[in-house]
Amino acid sequence: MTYPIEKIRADFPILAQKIRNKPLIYLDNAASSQKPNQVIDCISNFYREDYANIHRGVHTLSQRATDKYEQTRNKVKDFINADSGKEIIFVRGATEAINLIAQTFGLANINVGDEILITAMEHHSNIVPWQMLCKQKGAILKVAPINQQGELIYDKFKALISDKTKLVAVVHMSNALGSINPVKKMIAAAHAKNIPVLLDGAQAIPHISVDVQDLDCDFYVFSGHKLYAPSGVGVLYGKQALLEAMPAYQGGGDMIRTVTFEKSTYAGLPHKFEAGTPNITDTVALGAAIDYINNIGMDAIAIYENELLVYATEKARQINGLTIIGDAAEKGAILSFTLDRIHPHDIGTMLDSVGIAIRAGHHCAMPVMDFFNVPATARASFAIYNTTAEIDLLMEAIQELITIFNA
Ligand code: 7TS
Repeated sequence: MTYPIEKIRADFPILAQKIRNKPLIYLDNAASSQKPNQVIDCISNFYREDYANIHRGVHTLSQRATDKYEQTRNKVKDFINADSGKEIIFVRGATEAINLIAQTFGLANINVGDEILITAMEHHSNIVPWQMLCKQKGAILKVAPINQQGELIYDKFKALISDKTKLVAVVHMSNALGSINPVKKMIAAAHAKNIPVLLDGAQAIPHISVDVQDLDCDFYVFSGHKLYAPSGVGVLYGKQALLEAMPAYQGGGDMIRTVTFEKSTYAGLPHKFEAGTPNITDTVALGAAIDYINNIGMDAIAIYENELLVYATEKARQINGLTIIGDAAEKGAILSFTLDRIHPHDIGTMLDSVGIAIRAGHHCAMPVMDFFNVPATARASFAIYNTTAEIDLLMEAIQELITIFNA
């Protein structure tokens, strides 16, 4: 079956507009993706027809809202093939999920001299929460190195797993480089020493079919907003036994069973970790986004986006003065690059002047920039609605930029 690109593009109303008199070319999907009508309509219909607070009302609207919220939990469970809805905790995003694990699992299980193992390609949100925990508990952060292609050096990673390692926390797909880590192998190596593994799936989830039972990861986290859903909702998956053993995170309504002034007892999973009124509408809309993605099919998406990446990479290689940062053999649809003598921020501004949205900066991965000895990169990141024609226009604009700067 041919990939229904025209139909998909028509579902995203924002793409139809002009920016600076040119058709918008949106290539900042790794930061956040755009939303289809199905998600936008879901939000507005939910507010028009179904909205009420959840888990507490006997009235019809509250029950309807609760059902829709819980349906999303079920859709997420199926989407990542979790064993049970109890393993799906709704949070604000990947960042909150990692902080939650650090301040519950981490506080309870990581002590003086213990080690947490990450990689050199982590987003700040999978570095800073561990540094905070290390400071609280006197633990040590270990970092597995990468090579010049931006790939994890697996043997060094494996060698860093020690008797002191209490958690391995690694990115599934790097936001700055696009590298996809050999996570199955990494998980098996950690499990051989009984060490749990957290995968940061913020970038992987829109691009790769994820099966948490097949991967056998202990935690998997992601944000809705990179998956064509709204911002402000994300997912923490954890194996049930681990989540049950973890202390609660925030205290408040919905996460309790009984409360007296002397003592409170907590609700079971998943509510134990969902204190307070959650982001009800956006969670329901995450369900609509998952329906939308499933309708296209993760396999079709992976094939199409890989074609875009291969096409863009070949074109970029033909441009004199362009250096690709991150050339891993296993890579998702992200093209990070620098241009000789042109600062990435200037690249971003100049491309915006012809309607092309990319990101320029350190991408919240400053250690990656340090490793490649660049202050920043320009990053074009592709999604289900991008086309090779857009990539042609990007490459033409880059070529033009080089000509102007070198004139
Ligand atoms: N982990 C990775 C690998 C990410 O790429 C991001 C966001 C996060 C975690 C944090 O996600 P959040 O939704 O909680 O903020 N990455 C980016 C990016 O590359 N550009 O903007 C945000």
